[in-house]
Amino acid sequence: MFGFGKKKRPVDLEAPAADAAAAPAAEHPLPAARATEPPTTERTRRAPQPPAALSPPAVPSPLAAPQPPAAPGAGSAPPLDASAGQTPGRLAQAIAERAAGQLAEQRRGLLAGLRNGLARTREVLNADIAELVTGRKEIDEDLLEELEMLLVAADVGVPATTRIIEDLAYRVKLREVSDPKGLLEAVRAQLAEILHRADGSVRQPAPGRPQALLMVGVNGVGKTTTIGKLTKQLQAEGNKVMLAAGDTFRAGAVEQLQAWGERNDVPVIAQQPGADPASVIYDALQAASARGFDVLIADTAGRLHTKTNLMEELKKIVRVMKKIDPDAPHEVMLVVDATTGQNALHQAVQFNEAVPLTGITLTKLDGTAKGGILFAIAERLEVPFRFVGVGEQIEDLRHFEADLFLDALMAP
Ligand SMILES: Nc1nc2c(ncn2[C@@H]2O[C@H](COP(=O)(O)OP(=O)(O)OP(=O)(O)O)[C@@H](O)[C@H]2O)c(=O)[nH]1
Ligand SMILES: [Mg+2]
Repeated sequence: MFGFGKKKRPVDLEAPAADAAAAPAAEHPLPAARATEPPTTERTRRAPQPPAALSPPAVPSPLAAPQPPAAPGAGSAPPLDASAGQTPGRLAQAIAERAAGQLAEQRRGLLAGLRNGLARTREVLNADIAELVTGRKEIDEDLLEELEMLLVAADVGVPATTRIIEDLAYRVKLREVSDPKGLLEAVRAQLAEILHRADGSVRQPAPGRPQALLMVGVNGVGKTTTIGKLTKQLQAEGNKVMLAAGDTFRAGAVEQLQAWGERNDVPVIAQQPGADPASVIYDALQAASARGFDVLIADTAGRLHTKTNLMEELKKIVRVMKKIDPDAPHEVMLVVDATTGQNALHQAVQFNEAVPLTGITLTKLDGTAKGGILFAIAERLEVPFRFVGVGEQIEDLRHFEADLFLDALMAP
């Protein structure tokens, strides 16, 4: 399930090209995290198709429930029917190799897309750091100082930067890091460590319950757009999605969400403008539960993190949701706009105090050199990033995966 959503598309080895074209797998970068449902009994009875007919294995969203480790080869090949005259071992291997090749290709595609989205942040974090070390033979204090300034300029934040530089200085002293190239690798390892500390999967609902996601954030960060993009991804994974128009405040907000609902062909539960958002979301959660939906995504009005009464309203929404399902909301997702730099960190801290966050989406990475803010937030809050927004189009939402993100940001 999408960390939201329940139904993973099984690895469909019989689906031909049409399915491959529609497959959401291109949005799902993580072969390592791939988890697949066991093949159905029906599927085990059918003879497998030749590898050429394979669609890419579906990779669940990063919010998916952790799956038990699959047996070697499981998930990449169906059980084989020896009676069909195949040589099970060789065919299974061919299928697995092809699937692996497709995943590698998807990863390359995702990497290229993310690199584009991160182009401006790369200019600071990657190009400038690379330039800094070019031609240097040794690491001296000046080099470390300049590196420190670059990290701060990329909005990695003072606490994370100070820690990184202190650690590097110590390791240089111990001669664990002795040349500029090693320094670059060490910086990357430090950044990876920050991101991995903030790992964590999304809470799953009890059986038969919808998974409820509450989107929160200040005005204009991209909450509603992210809901539209996410709905598409969840549907592609086989989830029945419902939306709740919890922004009853801003003129046109309900219509904006309804437009996304129509575009994705999913129901939107709404009341009249000015209605109590807690009441709208309560009704929606009740409807989603009664009608067997897998995921409910609730929009909320943008609010300043400094306005106590508006933060109280969010707490009320959470309380009311718990009346229907004590586990809801399963995810409180903060949406922050990368272009706002350090302000995004303040927002994250204050929202987290009001309604403990379980996930973060960082939007508008495509238009900023301040993508380093992601590290500042991860360092401070240790709340996992779920997605990054790299454009205004429906497909411009990427699952956040730390190593892919670092590759997009730092690999030459
Ligand atoms: N470039 C870019 N623009 C984005 C991204 N995500 C959202 N936007 C744009 O940001 C603007 C605001 O998006 P909304 O989804 O309305 O933001 P919101 O947080 O719901 O805003 P309020 O409801 O007013 O609080 C729109 O023009 C979106 O197209 C992104 O990842 N990249
Ligand atoms: Mg909105």
